[in-house]
Amino acid sequence: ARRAAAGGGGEEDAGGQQPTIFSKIIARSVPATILYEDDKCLVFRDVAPQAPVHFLVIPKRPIPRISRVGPGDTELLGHLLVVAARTAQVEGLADGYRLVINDGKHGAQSVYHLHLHVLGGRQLGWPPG
Ligand code: D5M
Repeated sequence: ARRAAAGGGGEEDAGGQQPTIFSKIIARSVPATILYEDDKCLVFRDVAPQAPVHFLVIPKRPIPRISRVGPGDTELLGHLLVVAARTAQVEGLADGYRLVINDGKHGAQSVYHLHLHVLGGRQLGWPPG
């Protein structure tokens, strides 16, 4: 696959669809602590947790980043949010939690397979850095 010519590493090219570590987690060729799976999405614990509970919700279809979604993704994106909320409940985050989607360079995105962070289990600050 083509690579973008410049950038901070791990960036996607204009066409997206670079296989990432998350594709390998979906394929089970890289291990992860999986919390939930269905035909459209996978939920697993973040390997570098930033809160006592920190998991990721990803679509199985490798959309590279939130800024690349289109009208055809509406139902899938809604599903990811519902799964995030249900999994947060199962994880015991009754006092609340935060959903984060990092996009691109300024958003500090490092893995170019769309993912929703769910963070909780402690008091979070605002604004984020
Ligand atoms: O966040 C990408 C997130 O992905 C970051 O919080 C680490 C996490 N990550 C990276 N590799 C793995 C594996 N192998 N398992 C679980 N979690 C992982 P971003 O929003 O792109 O900055």
